[in-house]
Amino acid sequence: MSIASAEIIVTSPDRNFVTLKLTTIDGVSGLGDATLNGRELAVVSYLRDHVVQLLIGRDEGNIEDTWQFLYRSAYWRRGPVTMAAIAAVDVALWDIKAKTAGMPLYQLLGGASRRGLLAYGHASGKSNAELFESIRSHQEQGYRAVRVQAGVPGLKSIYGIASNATSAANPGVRYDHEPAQRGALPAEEDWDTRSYLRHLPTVFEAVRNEFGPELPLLHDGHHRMTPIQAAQLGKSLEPYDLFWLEDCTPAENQQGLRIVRQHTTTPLAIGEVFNTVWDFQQLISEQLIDYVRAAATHFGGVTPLRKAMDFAAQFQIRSGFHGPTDVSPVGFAAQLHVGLAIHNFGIQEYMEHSEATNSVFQQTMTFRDGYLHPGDAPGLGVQLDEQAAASFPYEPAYLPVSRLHDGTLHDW
Ligand code: EZ4
Ligand code: CO
Repeated sequence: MSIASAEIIVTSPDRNFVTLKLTTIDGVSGLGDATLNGRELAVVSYLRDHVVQLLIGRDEGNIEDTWQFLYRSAYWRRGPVTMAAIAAVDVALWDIKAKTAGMPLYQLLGGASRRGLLAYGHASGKSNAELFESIRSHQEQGYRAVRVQAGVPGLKSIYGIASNATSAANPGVRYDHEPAQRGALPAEEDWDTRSYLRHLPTVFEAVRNEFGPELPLLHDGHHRMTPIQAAQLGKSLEPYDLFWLEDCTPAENQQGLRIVRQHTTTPLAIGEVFNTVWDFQQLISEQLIDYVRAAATHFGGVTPLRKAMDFAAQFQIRSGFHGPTDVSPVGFAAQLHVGLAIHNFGIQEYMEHSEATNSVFQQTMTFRDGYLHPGDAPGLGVQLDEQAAASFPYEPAYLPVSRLHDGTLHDW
């Protein structure tokens, strides 16, 4: 057996996706997700110009060896472009292996450890009234956990708030949960950490008063605080019993998390921008976080994600895999299989894909009563309609930037 062909498919049903399709000489094909939001074509080039020719003729069954070959032969290790490209190959090979075995991927990873994966959705609102409406509508859709993002008085437009900015390229189109907007330039948003730190606890107090103590609530700080500011926020949110506080500070400086940890018992989740287990080494071994936010797509695939979670399990750290719409249905399915199989699953972020996206990627995945399940079809359970994909050509889109009142560039 060997890999006979490799195709890279770029499609933009309402956002850009990059998919790798590998086919064996026996005609079995597998899909891998290589989508890197706002930098998609860099991964296309990495795959097309430097990787696919290395794959032809390789034994598709030797997934670990192919992973090590791509990682080590590049010499230049890690980085989001490299690791998204390797992830696409890895996930496509797992899809092929599971299809060949006639089993859903989670069976090859050890079988199901639970009936379904607890999911959380994104509730948001500029005002508390809007936010309550959004939380209620998520509960009606079955969600049993919600992420809460709120407007801040004095700030026009911030990440994660549905009713905020409309894009210049698509006037009238709600920003919703997708931060990358089509157009030639990134959108500019504004930010003020002191206002945010004052306001957010009042929002969580109001939400707890309205919805009671049971509902698991999450919040994303999106890298915007210094360690001591993150410590202040974690402390001030303690009365509202968060499931987690996400990306409270950029974790390039991992020692910064020691400061946060010293001051607050609010659980912490980090890692959506990480691309290897090395990025988690200190955070996991020093028990500075509670949830691993990696996504299969940006982390080199199923193979290293499983290894990172086995390492995390020694420290009772659980999964909280990144599930934004920029992880394609292929990447999402891959991590659902991992989440179903591992013992230390925590929660799965779920931002539903659009109808157009679902018409390109047909999925066996289900969301019922607040729980996700990848389905029982052999492989990942995702099929790509290549004709539909071709009808949505690539469109440039950028993630936003954020500035403070004096114009200083800040994390968004
Ligand atoms: O901003 O995936 O928790 N989720 C997030 C995401 C990220 C986007 C960036 O492409 O922070 O919405
Ligand atoms: Co996030």
